[in-house]
Amino acid sequence: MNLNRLTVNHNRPARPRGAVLRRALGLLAVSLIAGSTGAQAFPAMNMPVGVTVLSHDIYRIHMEVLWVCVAIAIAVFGVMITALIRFRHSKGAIPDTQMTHSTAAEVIWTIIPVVILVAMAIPATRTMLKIDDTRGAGLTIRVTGYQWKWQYTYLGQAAGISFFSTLSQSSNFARQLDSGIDPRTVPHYLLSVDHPLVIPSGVKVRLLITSADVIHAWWVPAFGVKRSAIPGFVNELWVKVLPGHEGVYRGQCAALCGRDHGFMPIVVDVKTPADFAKWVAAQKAALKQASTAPAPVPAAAAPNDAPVARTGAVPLAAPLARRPLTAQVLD
Ligand SMILES: [Cu+2]
Repeated sequence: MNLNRLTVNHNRPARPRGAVLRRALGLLAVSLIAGSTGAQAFPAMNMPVGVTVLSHDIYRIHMEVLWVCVAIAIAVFGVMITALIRFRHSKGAIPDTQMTHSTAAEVIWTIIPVVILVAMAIPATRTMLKIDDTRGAGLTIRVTGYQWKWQYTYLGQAAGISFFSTLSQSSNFARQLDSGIDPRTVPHYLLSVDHPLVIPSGVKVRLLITSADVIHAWWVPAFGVKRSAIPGFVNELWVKVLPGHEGVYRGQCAALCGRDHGFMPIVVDVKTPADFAKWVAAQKAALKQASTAPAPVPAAAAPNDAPVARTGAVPLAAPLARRPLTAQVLD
């Protein structure tokens, strides 16, 4: 390598002041445009707020920490840029080669970060303790992961209601090789199920999460929670959807659990307490009817699952809603 090519040409003519100013103004204009565009796009780029008590708490901490980071960035880069401009070589700055140690500086740059970290850790710890506090739940549901579906078993007042939640027929047909169905035409492709989990809003719902085969993970982003479903273990989780946020929320298994890992979505139908009570009553009535009559019980409603033409795709197995438990992990 020709080292001479890397040497700095000190004899280069100085750039005229006007050109430097124009360039600086141009850069400022570009950064202002980018800044305003960024401000508009910020809510879309930022972490979603979610719909639960915990997701709101997590979002609040996220924003607090973000603003602390912004303040640190402004302070650090402000000092750096000021030093670079004010004490540059061309202004005749002479490096201080005498100062090799300063106890005062070291104490300051140790104490300030410690104070910042402790200040951020206090609300974070408080929220983490809150996430793990499942006491005082108004409803408890056991969630069991299977290859590749979920089972929801209601305990307490809604005891007796238990069903499997599997990939919707529309997605299942479309996903088959050579199905001839364009997945883009399937509503909520791979994110819809036959029987969604139904919970009430405004009620603390405790979920007991486990698995009957391999490790899965129950994850609904809008709820701000995720828990591993591990065979032989029961992980607890709680969800309290804020009133006014009733609707359908979707998630996925978040642990690579085998061949069809991508085909066991999670759908939660959040109803008002009154509608939830009606749903429970309807389910219990159906159970009672099933216990007295041999005819099969109509399964729970399957919202967002438009019927599709069967085009030679692999048919689904028999309805799973009444399938008996294959593993009694908790009993
Ligand atoms: Cu899974």
